[in-house]
Amino acid sequence: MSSDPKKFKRLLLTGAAGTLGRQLAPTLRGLCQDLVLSDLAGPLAQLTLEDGVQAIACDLSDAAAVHALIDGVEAVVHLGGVSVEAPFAPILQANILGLFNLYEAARRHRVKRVVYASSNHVTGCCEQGAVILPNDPPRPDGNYGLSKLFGEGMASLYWDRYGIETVCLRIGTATPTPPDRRGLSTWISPRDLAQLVTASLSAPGVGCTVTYGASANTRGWWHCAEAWAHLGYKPQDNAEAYAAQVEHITQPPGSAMDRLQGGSFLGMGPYPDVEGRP
Ligand code: 15L
Repeated sequence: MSSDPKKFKRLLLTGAAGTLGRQLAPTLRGLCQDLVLSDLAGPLAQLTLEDGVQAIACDLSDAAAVHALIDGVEAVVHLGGVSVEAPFAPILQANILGLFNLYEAARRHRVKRVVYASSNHVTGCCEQGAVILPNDPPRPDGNYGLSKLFGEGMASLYWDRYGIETVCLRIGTATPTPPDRRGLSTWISPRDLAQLVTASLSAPGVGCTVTYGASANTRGWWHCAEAWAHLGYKPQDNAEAYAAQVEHITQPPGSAMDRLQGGSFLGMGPYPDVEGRP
């Protein structure tokens, strides 16, 4: 990998048609000669492509398709898969089988680095206000958080065994502005996310790094000074600027959604089984 962040030959962005994919594509375009955007065929067809950008439809649960997708790629920004709490069946296909396919393809095609969109929901069952370090024990808050924990395990395994570097970003609330009181602790601004993903692609010697993706929020719960310094990430924004606008937007007082870091995800599930039993 070149030390000049503009000199990646070919980068792959999965989940390119999602909100964060669309937000990050222009940043990634500036870092490489060729950018491959991938998503399921339907959403991918909605994207407008600039010069030097190619769209390749891929269902991550299709191993052969993932192998073809990764051929020639130097690094991957992996946003693909289910990005919210959901029943286990779709998460199993996209986030677990899909991630296995991605890392196996990365190993065979000698991809050097993955930037993996993990999630704060890996520790969503921690109490709000508790200070969390990235190497504290995981406390996933549902099927989605659990799948992201599996992804972090894949990243660790493929670094230790096969030398593929990964930065696992436990992304917080990546919205234009913080949506509610919880967001005052969990928000990452669009420009901070762009800087963090760029740093995660470009910093030397990341091995398998796990960190959170947040802005410099006064009320932040996640302490990542060491990893952020290593990556060279210096957040520019602070959710506190929006406190007066959103502080009153809360979950029912005393509910798990109000008490625990995962917020509204604690109000979802368990899900009925295939026969509709609760
Ligand atoms: C996530 O991981 C989700 O992808 C996103 O939809 C938000 O729920 C976010 O976390 C959050 O915790 O605010």
